[in-house]
Amino acid sequence: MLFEFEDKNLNPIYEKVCAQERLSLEDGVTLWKTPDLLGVGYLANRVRERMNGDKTYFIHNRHINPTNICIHSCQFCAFGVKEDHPHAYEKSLGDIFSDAEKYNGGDVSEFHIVGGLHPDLPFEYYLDMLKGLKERFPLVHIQAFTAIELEYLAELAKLPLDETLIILKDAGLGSIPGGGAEIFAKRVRKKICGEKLIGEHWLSVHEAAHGLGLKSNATMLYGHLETIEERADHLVRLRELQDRTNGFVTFIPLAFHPENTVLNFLKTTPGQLDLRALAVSRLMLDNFPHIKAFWIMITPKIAQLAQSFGADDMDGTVVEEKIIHAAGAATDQIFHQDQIINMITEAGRQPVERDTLYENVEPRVTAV
Ligand code: V47
Repeated sequence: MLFEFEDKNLNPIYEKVCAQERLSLEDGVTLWKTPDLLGVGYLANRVRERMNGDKTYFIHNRHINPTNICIHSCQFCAFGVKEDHPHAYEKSLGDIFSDAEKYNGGDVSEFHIVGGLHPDLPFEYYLDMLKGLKERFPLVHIQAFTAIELEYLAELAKLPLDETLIILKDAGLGSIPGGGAEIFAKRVRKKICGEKLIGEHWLSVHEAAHGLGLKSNATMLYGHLETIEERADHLVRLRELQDRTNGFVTFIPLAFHPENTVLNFLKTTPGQLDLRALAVSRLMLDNFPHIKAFWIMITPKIAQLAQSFGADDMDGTVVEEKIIHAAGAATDQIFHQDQIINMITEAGRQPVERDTLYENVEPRVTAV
């Protein structure tokens, strides 16, 4: 064995990684618990390089958050507000189309659209949003509406979820973002988002979408009230669904930001935990093609380091982000393509521009 682990409990996991054997829930717990972070990073990097070589993917995307008005009051969320809140907003379709046009100078290939569950906007608003964007930007992939929003849209449409998804797909929905998964364990979910759909429903919305040919992403919110065992369980449940459908494209661990939330007595996650979350995800989610380090949440520097801890994706230009910034994220709103390319190159990786589903990819060899 070339690598000497500080924690000998990692030796059997190393054997499994070399043999490309699946890790167990207990292995997951060991990886979250061990003090040997570099050992975990080493293992994750082996898998990352086996699956994605030295490529780091990025995308030219634009986030759009149509409204922050929300019927729920999740304890971890600083974005959602009630209608009478001084910062409440709701964008008209005209505003959304003109936001979409503010491209930041490049060829955007994806709109990423998520928002609050507005009490009054009708189903047609969302349908016309998709149709209007597709009409104006036919080549741009629309990744929109978390599982929670989709379940709510089905209620608004007074239709079963499957039929709702088909209508949205016909109107231009290209894939589904990974938000809203939080942590599947009922114990925590009851505390942090008791009103919102249960973990099993999040999984079944994604399963239904996969069945209709819609790909999706998955997330896990960490660094709040969850235990290590609950994190390991969350990853195993995602892996089981992926075994059945193969519909997930990317996994994004989301670092909890406490500012302006009910959970503001908690601290922001340390960089070591952010790196570990990415590395353990890479090791446990052996059937997920990609692991994304979302620079907005964990800072560009940690996202850069993460490229040696299991991650192979940096997300993208983003342009305008409201959800995590409402909760205290101090990162910029936008990353220009040349900044992303430089960052990836500095990390010793090959920058590759991708589309949402990693179908059309283009290596960018030189920094601009
Ligand atoms: O659904 C909310 C989470 C999600 C906080 O699919 C918070 O490619 C941390 O899902 N601290 C929205 N997280 C963001 C999201 C996402 C981001 C980037 C890429 C993709 C993708 C998806 O953010 C929410 C919720 O799970 N969130 N509040 C907070 N205070």
